[in-house]
Amino acid sequence: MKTYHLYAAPATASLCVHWMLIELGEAFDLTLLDLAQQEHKTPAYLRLNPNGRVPTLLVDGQPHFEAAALLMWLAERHGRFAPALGSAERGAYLQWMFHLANTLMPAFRAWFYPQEPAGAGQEEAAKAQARSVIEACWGRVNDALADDRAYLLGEAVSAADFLLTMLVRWSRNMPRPAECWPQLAAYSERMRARPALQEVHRREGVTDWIASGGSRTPRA
Ligand SMILES: N[C@@H](CCC(=O)N[C@@H](CS)C(=O)NCC(=O)O)C(=O)O
Repeated sequence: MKTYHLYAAPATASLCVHWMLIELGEAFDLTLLDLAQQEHKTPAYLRLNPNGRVPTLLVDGQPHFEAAALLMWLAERHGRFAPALGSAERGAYLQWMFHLANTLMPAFRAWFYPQEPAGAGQEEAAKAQARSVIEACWGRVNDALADDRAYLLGEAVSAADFLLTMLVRWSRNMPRPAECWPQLAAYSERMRARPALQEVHRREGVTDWIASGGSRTPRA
């Protein structure tokens, strides 16, 4: 049995964890679930992840969920892709991991599943609210990248970049995709050049955004 077994679905919140496992060069088993077939709601899967969501990562057979937490744990276990404990960059690392996971990801959840926060019939209002949170977040990230740093924390790539880049892709069909913000456009182009990002898209059978060189065109 391999140390890691990832339960994922193509192009979803599991992509950042899948990507990081490839970046780490770790051997892992992968089960790709078909969300349209409700494979994430079966009794067997709910025993692994009672939320009925992806990702779930088994580590030595024990299941764990929450994508950002999984990234941070993998970074800790392998001593890569996170600033050292006690280092000056640690504050920015924790700030961005939590900001992306606590503010941006829930807003995307509301954008993609607007009936959840608002109830049936209020979807448009929920989407408008989600959009304003998402766009405000792109503004903050764009400002953080304004000194032309290569990565979110500076010159070293980190787990925060895997999370951020995945979320940039999620905005590709929104009225103002993240890459309408100039620093985010340059950053995303740099991230798209990473072989492991191209590889994770290949393994998940996803071609849009990665193959088309991103999405910089406003749709509204
Ligand atoms: N906070 C969770 C969010 C996971 C999540 O929302 N996953 C979505 C895919 S992007 C999912 O499983 N959706 C199916 C569903 O909710 O039924 C995490 O970061 O792992």
